[in-house]
Amino acid sequence: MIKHYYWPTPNGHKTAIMLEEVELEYEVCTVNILEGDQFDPAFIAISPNNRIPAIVDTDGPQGEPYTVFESGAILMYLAEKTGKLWPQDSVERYDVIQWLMFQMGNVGPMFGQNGYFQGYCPEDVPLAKERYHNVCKQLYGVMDRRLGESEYLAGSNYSIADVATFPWAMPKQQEMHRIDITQYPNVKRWSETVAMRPAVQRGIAVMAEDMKVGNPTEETYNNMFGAKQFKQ
Ligand SMILES: N[C@@H](CCC(=O)N[C@@H](CS)C(=O)NCC(=O)O)C(=O)O
Repeated sequence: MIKHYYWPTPNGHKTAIMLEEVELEYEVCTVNILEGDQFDPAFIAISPNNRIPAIVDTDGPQGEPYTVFESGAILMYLAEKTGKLWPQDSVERYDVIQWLMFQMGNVGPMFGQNGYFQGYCPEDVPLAKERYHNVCKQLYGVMDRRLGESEYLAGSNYSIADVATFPWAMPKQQEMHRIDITQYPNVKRWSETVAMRPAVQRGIAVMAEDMKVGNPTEETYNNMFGAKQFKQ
């Protein structure tokens, strides 16, 4: 059984989708990051950087409970545990790992900054808005070129690289990141294909009604982006 420490955000969606894709039995353990649940010492013992998602596999290696934090590591762990979305061939597997790392090191962090300066920053900071929007568009360009030569990010098969990237590049996020998707027809084709997968739809639907960071109160802003973040 997998305990899934979760809140419905793009990083949370990655592992929610993955759990549906690999069909492992799981339980959702809600971590309300707007209300500051991520600072609970019991959660930090599982996720040292106070961020969702995290998992505890009650039936981990050697039958012992095992905790995993960082969404990319969780996707790799679940892929390896089940053998799904995880090629056996080492070249194909490293193609997956490269595009997974591209998401973890670039798409996630940069889109996150773009989202912050476009939507949540209490001040208008034009230079930051322009910079992160440009970085975001550049990364869309990289994905578009790649998806012009292969059906999915890591090659001809759907993989954890797509699971990691889709929640940051799905239509709702394209809008939030001020992306004109007609400029990136291959990303458009890919995102529409991935969105049709039943497991993706089930994953995105988990706690969908709670996905509302918009117009944060002083307290929720403080928990997500403000003083509370830097207290430890
Ligand atoms: N690199 C981490 C990033 C996770 C992350 O930023 N999670 C956000 C939600 S999308 C979070 O938990 N924020 C709460 C906080 O910053 O206190 C991963 O991919 O798992």
